[in-house]
Amino acid sequence: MNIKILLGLPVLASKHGQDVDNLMVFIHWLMIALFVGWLIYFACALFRFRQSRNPRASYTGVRSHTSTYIEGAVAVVECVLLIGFALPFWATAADKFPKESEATVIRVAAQQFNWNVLYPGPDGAFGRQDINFVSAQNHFGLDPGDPQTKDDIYTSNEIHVPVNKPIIVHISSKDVIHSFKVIPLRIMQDAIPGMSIPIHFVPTKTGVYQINCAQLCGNGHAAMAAGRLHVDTPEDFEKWIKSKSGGTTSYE
Ligand SMILES: [Cu+2]
Repeated sequence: MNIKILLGLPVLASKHGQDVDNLMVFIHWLMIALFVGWLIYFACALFRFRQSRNPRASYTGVRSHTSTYIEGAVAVVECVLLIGFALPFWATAADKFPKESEATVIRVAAQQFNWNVLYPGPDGAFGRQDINFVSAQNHFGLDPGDPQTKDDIYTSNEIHVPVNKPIIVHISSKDVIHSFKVIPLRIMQDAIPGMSIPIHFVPTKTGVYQINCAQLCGNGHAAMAAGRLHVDTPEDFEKWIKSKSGGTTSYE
């Protein structure tokens, strides 16, 4: 049987997600091998060292080096998984960002208990942010006097991205630690007050995916599952952006 089906992996909708799934499958194969190996060892030990065959205890024990070789082989496989797979995946996630000019760039500010989302609007530039402007309405602290603020697009609990294009999301928080998690995209990043942490991904499958908060952030924590990330066709995305254009962020 296909191990992916056996593991019950959720639908996959991002490019790098294939690497995440592959690593999970490799680790499970190793765990299956270890599980079966230990069971065989246990059965052998019970049989070979049974009392009727060994009425007197042996004080020298086993002299064969087989177990050492097996331990060495397991360590080698673990090193391959760590150095050959996990570290390169992490390096890509943390360092190999697409160019902002070629990506859809979004800012997300989590708060108790919803996701605030900001698009730069038609001018492609975000308005100036200043902590002194942050209020109940102005979640991103956008400077109302900055002309680049005017066309910025604000949404709550709703993110739209075009399929098969790189996306960069800068994640921060207004209050406590939250965590931005979209399982089908295989992305998760803590939202930390005072920090803006970027993540990147390429969605590969259109659809509407649930956003979860993966840090227990307060009474209404579960309500943050109301967040939706829509992966649209390029046409649908353009249509949506146009429907929002004209700016939804005037704070005057
Ligand atoms: Cu939260």
